[in-house]
Amino acid sequence: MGRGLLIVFEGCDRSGKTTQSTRLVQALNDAGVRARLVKFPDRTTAIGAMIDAYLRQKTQLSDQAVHLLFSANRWEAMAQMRADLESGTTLVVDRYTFSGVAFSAAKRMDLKWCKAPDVGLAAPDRVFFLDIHPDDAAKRAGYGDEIYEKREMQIEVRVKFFSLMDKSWSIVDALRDPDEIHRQIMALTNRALERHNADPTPIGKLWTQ
Ligand code: NYM
Ligand code: MG
Repeated sequence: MGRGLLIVFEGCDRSGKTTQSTRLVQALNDAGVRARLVKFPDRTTAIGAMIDAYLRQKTQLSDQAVHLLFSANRWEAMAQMRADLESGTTLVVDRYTFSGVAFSAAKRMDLKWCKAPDVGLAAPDRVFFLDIHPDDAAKRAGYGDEIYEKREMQIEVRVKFFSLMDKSWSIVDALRDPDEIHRQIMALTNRALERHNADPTPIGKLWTQ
């Protein structure tokens, strides 16, 4: 049994990441592929509770402090994630390092500084970017009261995401029918699994972007 794949979903708020990542895990499990959903921020930990209070505008934190908390929230999950990958479980991750960088860089923070605390986390095998223009996303039911759910911010975040893309990314048009999106993501995932099974690469590759 080889290692599992690290599959990441990224995108602006309301792009359908949670829906599609949940469906992917379900479909993989149904097909006999061991898979688990991971979500960042993980609001259930002590660090996650601080992030949650900040996002819901219950507390204030400096841009730097909250950025480091988001990164710490990934680091505290890393040992379990690596163990899962090594034991053959594919991880489907709803937001990862790229959200960390894109949202903070959209606040005009230095890009290199934003990337630094995440260096050394496990690198993803595939990234699915659910692309939707923030104006279309806003039509899907108004943004909530969370701190980054504003048009100007989302537009800037989308630009930052595009600047972070490399060949491991697939841009998925998130404005389409959810079933159609799911089928496309399944096809891309199956291709990644087949390629990996034919030529397994070891885990241990680190995020260095
Ligand atoms: N967010 C998420 C960040 O600013 N940095 C990060 O590292 C991560 C993982 O948190 N607007 C932002 C993006 C979202 C917000 O995420 C909450 P979600 O997926 O809505 O719970
Ligand atoms: Mg949200």
